[in-house]
Amino acid sequence: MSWNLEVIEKSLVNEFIGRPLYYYPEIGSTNDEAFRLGIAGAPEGTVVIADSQTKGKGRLQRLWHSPPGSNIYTSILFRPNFAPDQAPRISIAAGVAVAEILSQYCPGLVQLKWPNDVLLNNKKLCGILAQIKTSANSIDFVVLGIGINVNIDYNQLPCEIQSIATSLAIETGREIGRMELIISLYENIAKWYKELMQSGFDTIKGKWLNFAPMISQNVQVMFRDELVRGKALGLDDDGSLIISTVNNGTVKVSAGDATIIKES
Ligand code: BT5
Repeated sequence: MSWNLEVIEKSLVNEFIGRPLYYYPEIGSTNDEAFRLGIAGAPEGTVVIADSQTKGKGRLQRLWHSPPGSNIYTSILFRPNFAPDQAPRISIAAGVAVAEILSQYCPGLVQLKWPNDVLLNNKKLCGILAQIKTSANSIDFVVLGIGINVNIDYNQLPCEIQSIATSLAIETGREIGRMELIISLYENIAKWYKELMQSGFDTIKGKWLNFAPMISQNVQVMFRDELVRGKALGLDDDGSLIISTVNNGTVKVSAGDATIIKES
């Protein structure tokens, strides 16, 4: 089913996400476009949706496979009034919002992997990429990019990610309405962002931990060429992962790729 902006606009009841909303049949990256709009002064809540991306971005120059006609690629602009080091709270809140909505399609099977992956049956269903623009010691804006594999088939996934990626359609065996999904997603993100702004991080952190099997497990986190191993204890107030290591005591990791170490 193709996108219908008018329906999305009319269906949104929250006060700010999707006002305004920009749609592109094809774009380089919705994050790049939202970033450009942020610099041009676009208001909080501005949304970019694309049917396909030619340069969909992951972290660390990685690519996000973004073919047309099947998935969700969207970016939302936020202008939060907290310090830059608290910005990762927005990705964590978004992870909770996304996991809750995707759980409606596959109850009990959706998990969060620190920092930004949403997994279904241990395969990646969604990636979240937050990018921040700061000046002096304050946040100008945060662009929150979300890519969800909705209806893509196994055969449409590039070979190199077939064993690590999945989609809602692959797991449920049916086609899922992208419009309905994106509308409920924006509403839920608006709800959790409001919670973050008005009541702080505690409830969000608790919800996130409920979706995260990694906590209490032995994990390793790789960031560029640095490796940290230990037991994942929880999330800190800035969204970092707290790890108890053998040699260095308790450490906080703010970026990297985390995996649970399988005991043999
Ligand atoms: C992420 O990066 O998971 C963040 C992805 C964010 C994508 C959205 S789409 C809308 C917005 N606009 C953008 O340009 N980006 C955002 P990372 O953790 O670095 O994971 C990237 C890795 O995931 C790749 O190296 C592949 O291994 C894998 N991958 C690539 N495409 C995928 C896909 N469609 N589904 C599952 N895994 C994928």
